[in-house]
Amino acid sequence: MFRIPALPYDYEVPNLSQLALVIIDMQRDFLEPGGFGEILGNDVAQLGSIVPTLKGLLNFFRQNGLTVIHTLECHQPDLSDCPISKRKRGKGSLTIGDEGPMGRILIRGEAGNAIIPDLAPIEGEIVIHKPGKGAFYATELQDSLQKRGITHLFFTGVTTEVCVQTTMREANDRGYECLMVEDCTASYFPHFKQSTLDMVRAQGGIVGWTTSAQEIQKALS
Ligand code: TIU
Repeated sequence: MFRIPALPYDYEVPNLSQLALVIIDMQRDFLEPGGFGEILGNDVAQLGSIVPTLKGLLNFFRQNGLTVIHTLECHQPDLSDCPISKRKRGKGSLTIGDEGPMGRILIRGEAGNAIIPDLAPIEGEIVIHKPGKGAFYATELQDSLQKRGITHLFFTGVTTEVCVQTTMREANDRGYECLMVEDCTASYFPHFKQSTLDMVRAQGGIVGWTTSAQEIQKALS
């Protein structure tokens, strides 16, 4: 049993084989200038700050042979998995499927849809392509976790209040023990990140726990 100091109280991992690190949507579309994030009017510089800490946690998982899952928000080239409502939303200069500076926006396989080089998946890691904000919707994630006997999930990535929080809530409803890694998640809006951390751990951990990457590495070492 591993015990990690966390809020609102210690988080326990019974067995490391039941644990996975989930890295949400660390893709160029959201982190680099010219991508979907910037087109929606956001300051993308906000998100880059977590990369060194997240890379450290990813390396820790790799060195210890633990399960790593990457997700990507993306759609098929024919947009058959993209609701019209999602394409219309935002009223930016470009929308999903349009040609942008890094290829077609949020389309699977385009340059902008790749995970940033610092965090690129390696062989043996799970990569989930998801059409929604939550990683369980219309994906093989639930099957993949059940097959491996994974019950405990650490959530990282971007953006905290959109895809990370949505996925953590989906996981919580499916019975997973969920922990959000405070310094490995970011939002275009720092106050939204803070509110998300506050709300997931309120009411005795209504959605789960939060802690830092350092506390995790100390407790699991
Ligand atoms: N816009 C925004 O905050 N997020 C997204 O569109 N996707 C994710 O959060 N990954």
